[in-house]
Amino acid sequence: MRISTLARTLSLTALLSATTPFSAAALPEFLVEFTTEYPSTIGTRLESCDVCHDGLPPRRNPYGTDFNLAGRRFEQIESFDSDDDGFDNITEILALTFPGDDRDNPNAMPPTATATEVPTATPTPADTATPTHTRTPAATATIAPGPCYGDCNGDDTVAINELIISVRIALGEASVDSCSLIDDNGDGQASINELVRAVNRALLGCPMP
Ligand SMILES: [Ca+2]
Ligand SMILES: [Ca+2]
Ligand SMILES: [Ca+2]
Ligand SMILES: [Ca+2]
Repeated sequence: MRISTLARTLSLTALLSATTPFSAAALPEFLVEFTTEYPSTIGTRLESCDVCHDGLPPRRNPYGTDFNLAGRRFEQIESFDSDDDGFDNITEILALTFPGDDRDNPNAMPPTATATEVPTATPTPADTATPTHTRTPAATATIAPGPCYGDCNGDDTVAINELIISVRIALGEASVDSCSLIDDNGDGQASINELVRAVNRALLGCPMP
């Protein structure tokens, strides 16, 4: 009986081994093959049984199933999208996402923190030099030719008191004789035009004699 029982146990063990090629004991071998095929996964989250298995081995996820069906050749299924998440297997492997888990894909990965670029300070344009106003040359006052209108004392200048005399002549308060040069047209009166001429002479001066 003992021998018979032992034989049945051995037979059952052999049967189980034959029907479960992905035994837990064999898995590390495939994991080594995986990391050998894809060295960039060494030491990453993909160096894990979860690449091919959904939970504990031997239950395979879609990638593990495809791998098994493809004769356990990783390169044969690189273009597959085993988990149907929109990313083919090789893309996922290189992105370090699980090719057998549709909840894990490059889009679902938290974005790699990128250094926030310090905005380059926009150089403030130097204050534009305010153009210096070109000083407009004062209009050269042209001294009209003619007598020194309003020059009552003959010194070739028209002083304020002489302008006052001219105004008084215009108002009829003084005789034109008190300042003959105010009366240009000789009508015995000081008109507005004649007063303006006298004021211009006071401001601009008289022509050189
Ligand atoms: Ca995929
Ligand atoms: Ca995936
Ligand atoms: Ca004078
Ligand atoms: Ca006059």
